[in-house]
Amino acid sequence: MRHPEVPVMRHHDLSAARDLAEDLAVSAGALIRERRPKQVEVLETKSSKVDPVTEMDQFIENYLVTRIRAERPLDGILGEEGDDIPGTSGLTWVIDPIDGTVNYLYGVASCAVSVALVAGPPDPLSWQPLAAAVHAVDFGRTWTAATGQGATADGAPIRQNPPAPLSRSLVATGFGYAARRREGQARVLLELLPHIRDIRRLGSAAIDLCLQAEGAVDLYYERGLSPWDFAAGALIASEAGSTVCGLRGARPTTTMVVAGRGEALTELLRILEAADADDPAW
Ligand code: LIP
Repeated sequence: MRHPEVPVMRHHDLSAARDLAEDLAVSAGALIRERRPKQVEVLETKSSKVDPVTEMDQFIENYLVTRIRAERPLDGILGEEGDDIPGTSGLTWVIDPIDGTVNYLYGVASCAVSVALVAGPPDPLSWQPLAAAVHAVDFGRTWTAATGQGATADGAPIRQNPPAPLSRSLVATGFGYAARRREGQARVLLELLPHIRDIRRLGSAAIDLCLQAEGAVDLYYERGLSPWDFAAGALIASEAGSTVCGLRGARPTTTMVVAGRGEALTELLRILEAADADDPAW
């Protein structure tokens, strides 16, 4: 159902938005590489003592906001580090300056800049993703997508192989910052692990979703993401041909994001639902 105030974007405009998202993500990634200090310090913590913010998170968000406001002054902006700027165009840029901040803090090579453009309110329950770009900072890879125009990896269209059965599927996931949430996620993992090839916990939802899009992992699921963690990666995965959803027929939201294809996805959803992986008690 199209949101009443949502503008309809033409093919050309979607391509231009995708190009801008890519330029923003790649140029921000270059700044992170160029300006990374010898010793990264925690500036403050957010949802828990292990949910850090660094100066680079804030610097990159400021960079992205400044550029978007200059180039797309009528659009809104929602950023992880606190920017929540309404627009008048009906479009909102949803940005994660560093997805995988803990990896950035420790020097683990798996963090990304994630930039998405959505139509309608920037709420995963109702937004309409339009364009996306994810740039992996350390290995310099870039994924993009625009609605109805497919997805690319390093500029080439993503072509997916036939899906593997669940027992031979490599599954990526992540865990929250609160102990009680992690306890519940560990119980779900116990139910799942005997049924799959193996698990990967790479620490960046944006990268996880792009790797699922290109078949570098077969399936991905995660509970409790923030909108900016998955806004871009979910569009890239769906435009590559994956199904991106929640549990019990829901849309992908902060409650649960699942990405995959074929019988393996059906089986994964069955196991997650049976394990109450969306239990509101944790
Ligand atoms: C991260 C996600 C990751 C999740 C982490 C964290 P951040 O985002 O990308 O998938 O498992 O707990 O939420 O906080 O680094 O932007």
